[in-house]
Order: sequence, then structure tokens, then C-alpha cells
Amino acid sequence: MIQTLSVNASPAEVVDVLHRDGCVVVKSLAESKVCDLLEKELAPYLAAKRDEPPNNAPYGDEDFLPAKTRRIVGVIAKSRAYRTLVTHPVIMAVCDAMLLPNSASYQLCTTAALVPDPGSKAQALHREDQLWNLPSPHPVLEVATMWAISGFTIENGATHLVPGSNLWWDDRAARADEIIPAVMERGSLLLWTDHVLHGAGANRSNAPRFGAGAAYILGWLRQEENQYLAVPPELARTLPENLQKLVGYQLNGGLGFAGELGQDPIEMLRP
Ligand SMILES: O=C(O)CCC(=O)C(=O)O
Repeated sequence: MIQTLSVNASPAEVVDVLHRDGCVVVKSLAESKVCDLLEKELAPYLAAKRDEPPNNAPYGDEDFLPAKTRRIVGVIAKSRAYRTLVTHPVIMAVCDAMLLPNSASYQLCTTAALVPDPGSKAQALHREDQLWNLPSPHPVLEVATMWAISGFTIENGATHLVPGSNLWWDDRAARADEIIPAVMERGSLLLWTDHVLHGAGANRSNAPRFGAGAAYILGWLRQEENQYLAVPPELARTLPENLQKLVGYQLNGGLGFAGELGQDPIEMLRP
């Protein structure tokens, strides 16, 4: 099963479950008005996606990018509500505990709205750490998150996860009975670590499933989404400092200087 914690759970409890199972749900963490605003802000982008392949006919048949699943990236630039969600104090505390032991800082890896429409197939199970292809076991490289902006149900394609697969060798395949849907109410948060097998479920309902994802990685890894182009300095200057840092405008030890040798890039954002 996927453990579900109450809104009052401490970050330490979340971290304990993540170390044990590799995944956990925290109930009702986002205010309804933040979910409403996110839907409103992303509505035009999602509407435009309906007209693009592979969402329009003829449908593709990709295992990793199933047809009829709309994806919006570069979400920091597109939604103020999303900026609130990605800096939620519970996520920051979990990332502090799970990522800072192996890096001086952490940063965003990807930002996405993930909307499987009715009729979308299940995504192939995969692991986030496949991006870097490091031999396992390795330290936790990434904490991934998914906010339920709609409810997540068995019917509408709740994310499938394999609890405990964070501790498996790469070649152990999941049995069908080990794959569990992360059923959660609107406003809840799913978190998982990089070695956990997971993927979007099939949407057999008659309404879209709406998830807002963000992944956080060690400060010395290459980001999957190029955040400096997704959030260029003109936009970054308008953001709070904690978000500027998460985007990547910070030093990680000796890495990432700009302007002068060793200079913290965040100084380039100051007037
Ligand atoms: O949408 C989901 O439930 C999971 C998506 C995912 O894991 C991915 O696209 O990498």
C-alpha cells in the first residue's frame, strides 16, 4: 500500500516513510483557492495542447509519452499558484532532509502539469534516476512531487507506484500485485524518490486527471528541464529569493558561478 499521512504529519514522518517505501501521500496540503488559481492560469496552455499531436488524431502509441496526455512544462513562468506550491514548506523540509546530506544545495529538475485525458493509456513504469544512469544503490538524487489538482482515482489515472522498489536492484521487475495507484483527494501531495518504479495510470473515466509535478535534485546534477531558459533573468528578478535559488540561480560549492570567478549567480539578479 501507499501510506497516506494527515495534513498535520511532520516532515520527519514524511521522510521516514520515503526512506522506507520510496513514496508517500500527504493529504489536503494545498488550499483549494491555490488549486483553483493553478487551473485558471494553466487553462489556456492546456486548451492549446488539445490541438497538438500526439493529442490530436491519429493518436501515437508511445510507452513513456502516452497519447491523449497533455503536458505543460516551464510552469514557473506560467503560473503564480505553481510558484506557491513548489516552495511549500513541507517539500522544502523533506528536500533539506533527503538531499542536503549529499549536496550543498538542491534545485528544480523539472516542472510540469500532467493531464491524462479520458482514453489515455497507462504510462510505462520507469525510474527518475534513469536520467543519470548511475549504478545503484546510490544516494537519493531526486525527490519528485505531484500535487493532485483534480482528485486522483483508480479510474482517472492516479499515478501508479511500486512501494519498496526504491530498495530494489535495477533488474527486478514489478509483479502486477505490487503496482499501487496513489488515490488522493484534490489538494493532496504525492512524493516519491528517484529509484521508485512509477508511471501515470490509464484514464478510464470521462474527465481529465490534473496533476502538477515538480522534481528536486542535488545541486551538482544537470537539470532535466533547462531552468535558466525556462526562467530567464528578467523573470527570475521578479521572484522571491528562495525560488530564484530553486530555479538554479545559486552556487553549489564551486559550481555555477557567473559574472566573476566564484561569484554567486544570484547577485546578477540584484539591481
Ligand atoms: O502523471 C503521472 O502520474 C506520472 C508522470 C510521470 O511519472 C512522468 O511523466 O515521468
